[in-house]
Amino acid sequence: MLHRDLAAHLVRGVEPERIFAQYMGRASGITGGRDGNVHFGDRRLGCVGMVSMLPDMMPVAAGMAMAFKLRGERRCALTWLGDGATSRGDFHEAMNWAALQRLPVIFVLENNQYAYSTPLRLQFAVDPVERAAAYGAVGQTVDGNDVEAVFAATLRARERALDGAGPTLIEAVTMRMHGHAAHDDMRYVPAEQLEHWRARDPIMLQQARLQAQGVDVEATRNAVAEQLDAALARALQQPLPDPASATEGVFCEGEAEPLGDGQAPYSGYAARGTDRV
Ligand SMILES: Cc1ncc(C[n+]2csc(CCOP(=O)(O)OP(=O)(O)O)c2C)c(N)n1
Repeated sequence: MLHRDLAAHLVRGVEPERIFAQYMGRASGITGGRDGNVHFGDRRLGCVGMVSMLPDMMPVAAGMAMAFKLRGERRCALTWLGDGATSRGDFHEAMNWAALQRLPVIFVLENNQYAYSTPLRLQFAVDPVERAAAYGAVGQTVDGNDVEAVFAATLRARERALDGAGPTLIEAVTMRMHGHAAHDDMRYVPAEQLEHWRARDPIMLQQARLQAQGVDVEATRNAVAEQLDAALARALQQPLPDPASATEGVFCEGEAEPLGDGQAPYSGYAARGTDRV
């Protein structure tokens, strides 16, 4: 399991307190204070730390899926990529190898209409999901703003992967609602395009769906806010790492640790008294 998306870590069971601690460089953060951002993964939960070069997580996920297959493990690797990343060579190499070997892997292409300031029409002549068939993989487009549709498509792709039917490229169509980063005021995005997508806000849509089923969304929202406030307060009390430990856990020391799946007890860093990956 490999993540570009922070929410995916939460779904895998990384406690919010550890993520806050990560951002504040605390010893109890997932990298033990070695990174103050999103380049982390808790091996015990089956998460691999993100490689920043796009879309290098695709070959990494394909490699993991290859290992699962060779070892006869009933597991499936999953990673995310952006529309811009599909123009890189690694995309094609990973798609080809995964399809050829019928690897248990899911590639989720978040098509959010822009790669930095470059719109789709300047990126490719063919929608990348259509390329999946050319490699011998399944390509499926899904409404990326419909949480349950994305979940259902992923579940189906996982079943296919575990049945030995090979990889799926899921294209989740969505929109990036802010600039690529703080420096980007997004003036290149037409206002009406933003308005169109604003009316399709995925959180708003899911909230309406849950309310129609009788769920008290407001109460859930308040309970989560309380949990987060408490997690933040605890993270703020955590110490910074001991400078003497700065070089520990940066490179692999001794035997490589197996990737946990969050189910079994983990014997790696935790046993050595630290949570570092
Ligand atoms: C190989 C490589 N080149 C350039 C970058 C810098 N970079 C980071 S994000 C980004 C845009 C990616 O766009 P897209 O793949 O559409 O994903 P999005 O950020 O829109 O989700 C670029 C060029 C990088 N990380 N890796």
